[in-house]
Amino acid sequence: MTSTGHRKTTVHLHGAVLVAAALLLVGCSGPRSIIDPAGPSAQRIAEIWWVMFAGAVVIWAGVVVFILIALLRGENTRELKKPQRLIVGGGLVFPTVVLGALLVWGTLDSKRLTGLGETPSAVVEVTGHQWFWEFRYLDDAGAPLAVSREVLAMPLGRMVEFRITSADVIHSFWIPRLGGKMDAIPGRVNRLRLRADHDGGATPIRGQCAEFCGLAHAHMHFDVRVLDDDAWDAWLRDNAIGAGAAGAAP
Ligand SMILES: [Cu+2]
Repeated sequence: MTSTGHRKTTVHLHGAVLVAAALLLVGCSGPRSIIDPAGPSAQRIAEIWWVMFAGAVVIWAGVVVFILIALLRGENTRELKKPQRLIVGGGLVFPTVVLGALLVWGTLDSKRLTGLGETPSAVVEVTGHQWFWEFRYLDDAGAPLAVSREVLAMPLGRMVEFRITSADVIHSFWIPRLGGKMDAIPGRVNRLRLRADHDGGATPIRGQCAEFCGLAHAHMHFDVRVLDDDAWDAWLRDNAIGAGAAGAAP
């Protein structure tokens, strides 16, 4: 190949890598992206995800190398002296060590994942309905203060405890940019703690029902508004129960 041809190929290659990287990065952000975290729990999930992704790529590359060796050598492949070593090593020892290490590492920091290390400063009752979400904001005594549907407000940088239940069938409450999901089960209250450390910036934060619950399941989503202290207080006042009708909260 001439040097000009070589240069052109290199430029094309660089361009292709840049385009691929840009596409990858664009794919990482989004209102429901688990790898665009806006809180500590989702941050932890994203870290674990990236480590598992990198590990999977390395293992996949190793398998491809083995396949290529087998294909290219064909009948010239030497017979292994002790094939059982490969089976025990690759089939038992390797996965046990890797999965064991992942389990320990994933469990070590579970307080950050579950939010249990931090006392919640707000409590929201979440009720799944076919097909919308209802949020009731409780006061310190546990009485409902305000209510909203399809829009969830959260105080910025403060831990919120969600008490999740359902009025009809099983739903699943999930805000991918803030943390893991939790089932909403009729007659049961499941707790989940999440903290939003920023309002999502240019990309909004959205929640989604993650358990098929009937025909309109896909439309059972909600917006998350992360509010600073003043806006949070104003939100609670504006959405106070009975504020519209009687002019005063109960
Ligand atoms: Cu659903």
